[in-house]
Amino acid sequence: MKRRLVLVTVGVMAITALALAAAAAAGSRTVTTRGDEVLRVNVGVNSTLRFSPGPLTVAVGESITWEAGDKIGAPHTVTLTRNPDALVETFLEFIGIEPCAECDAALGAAFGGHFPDMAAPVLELGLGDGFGDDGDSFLFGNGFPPSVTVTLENVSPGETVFYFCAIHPWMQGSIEVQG
Ligand SMILES: [Cu+2]
Repeated sequence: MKRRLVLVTVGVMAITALALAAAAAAGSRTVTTRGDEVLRVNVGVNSTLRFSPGPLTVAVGESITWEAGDKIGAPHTVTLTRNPDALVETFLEFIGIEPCAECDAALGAAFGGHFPDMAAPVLELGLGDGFGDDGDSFLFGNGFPPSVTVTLENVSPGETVFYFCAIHPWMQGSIEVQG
């Protein structure tokens, strides 16, 4: 019985390894949204929404898929910036009380402000003319496609670009492009 369990385990590991090898050979990477948002009355709100993995290394021309997998089933954006200073770092920056010109510029490129009007989001979609310029964004998740696959444009080997969700700007990631 034990031996059978070991064999099954080894088999599963082998299949997993083959699947990973196939994904690598196909030249595609996947980033999944994870986490949840929980409200406890008179206690607080806790969000663990995040991109997984956050930092990513890809080869030139390799495609990246962002897919929704978080527990709350929220809509998200992937909004690109080359400037790490554009990323929100504090709660006051997030709610717009602490000045953050870089945040405003980056978020403004996607929605025109920290608090987007979801009824009429003004997105600078980068999918038609490539995805590689500051402000290029797309929506995915609840109410939108469950996943979006893009290839980075205008990015040189050795360069690192950054992205965040304009709806939940603490969700952040980076993509290092290998030569
Ligand atoms: Cu989000």
